[in-house]
Amino acid sequence: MSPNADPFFPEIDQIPVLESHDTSTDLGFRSYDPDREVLGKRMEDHLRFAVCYWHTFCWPGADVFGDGTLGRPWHSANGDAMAMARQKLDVAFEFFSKLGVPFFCFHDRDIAPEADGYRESAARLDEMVEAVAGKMEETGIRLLWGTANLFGHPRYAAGAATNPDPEVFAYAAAQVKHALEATHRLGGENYVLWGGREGYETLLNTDLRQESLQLGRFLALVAEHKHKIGFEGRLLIEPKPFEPTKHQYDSDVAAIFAFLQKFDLVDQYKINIEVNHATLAGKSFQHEIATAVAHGILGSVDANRGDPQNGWDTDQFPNSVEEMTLAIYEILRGGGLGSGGFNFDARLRRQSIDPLDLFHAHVGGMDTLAESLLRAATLLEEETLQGFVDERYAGWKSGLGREIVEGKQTLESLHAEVATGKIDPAPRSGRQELLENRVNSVLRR
Ligand code: XLS
Ligand code: NI
Ligand code: NI
Repeated sequence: MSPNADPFFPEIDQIPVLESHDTSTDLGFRSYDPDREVLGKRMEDHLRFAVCYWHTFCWPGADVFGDGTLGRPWHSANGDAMAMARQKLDVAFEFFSKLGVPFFCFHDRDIAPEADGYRESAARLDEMVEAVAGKMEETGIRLLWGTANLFGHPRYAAGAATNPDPEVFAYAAAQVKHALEATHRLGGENYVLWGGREGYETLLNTDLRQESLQLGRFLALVAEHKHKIGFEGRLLIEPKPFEPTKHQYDSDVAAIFAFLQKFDLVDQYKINIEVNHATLAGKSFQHEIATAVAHGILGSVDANRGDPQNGWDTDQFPNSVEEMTLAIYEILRGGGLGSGGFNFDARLRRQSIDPLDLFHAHVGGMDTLAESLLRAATLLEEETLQGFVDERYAGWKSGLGREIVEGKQTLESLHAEVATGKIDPAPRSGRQELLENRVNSVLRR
């Protein structure tokens, strides 16, 4: 905090690590213990928690039917915008420290409000980046990723890179150049691109092929600049099928993988998978993780959840150990998140107006993920599933299966073996119910 600033959360000193059955306080970790070893690595280094700046400190609690409910002092409509940005920064770092997370994430506009022209906005960002750097040095908290907000301002209503107007493309390029350099300056470990407006509202006014060429070009330019400035962090694309637009081009992991291949960018980008975006795409989070692992493009996670009855991005804090266990199991099998982490891209509910609700939300999310990590590690260590899967696919490791994948068989040769009666496969049980019971027995322990 600035030397004279009053704490915004005076009731909280530091969220303590408790014994798992300790019920003396709601605000303590019962599963998360940063130093606890899991599969030979500290819990903190597996999970690499980050708090997001936008939902946690910028969102006022407004929705399409009503105004902000949260009443944070820095949301006031008539204050000095930069003074409020500095107050928000103080509160944010007080929160990160008291919660005990190693990382945070931000959009350019989250830390520095947009001004009248580009130059003034850029100057504000530079000023705030220096202030952020000071806070990071003071607290040891690091930047998991930075990004640029290419969706909020009316200029982006018809898209950023995919706008019909090349001048909007140019504006977005300028903003990303600056945000990428700011991320680099702050030692960010990744840079994220979420194409919020990169899609269409109606095909009646859209040249889909042209827009996809623009997006490919934009992503290539960002990769080029990353190398030019020597940014060693990873570039990540965050899929989402729709909302705000009717259709977004980077709709899920498979769509992005196809796109990256088309534009020869597979080596330049990995994926930031958000739980609620996966479910909006009609996929499970576990599926999206497994798909990214299978293609070697898993990067990081935006942790949240949707509401099973609502078809929009409700961005609630994760609270299902079962859902997260299965996804973390896939992450562990894939070798972990590397320089990625779990960023809470999650919002309080509009009625959760007390500042302490921010702690309840994050403590719950962190404990859910920590508990899930422990369960996933058990699934892995006890080979609850892997032995069965290995055996199920054993035929592909030698003999016929191997010959097929190595290209040593043709339709003719296979036909010959089947026709002579040498090949006559017998169906085998997939054992789904047995495996579900095994997973449940680990979840119930
Ligand atoms: C919105 C996205 C956004 C990205 C960053 O739905 O999740 O918050 O994570 O631009
Ligand atoms: Ni997100
Ligand atoms: Ni989202």
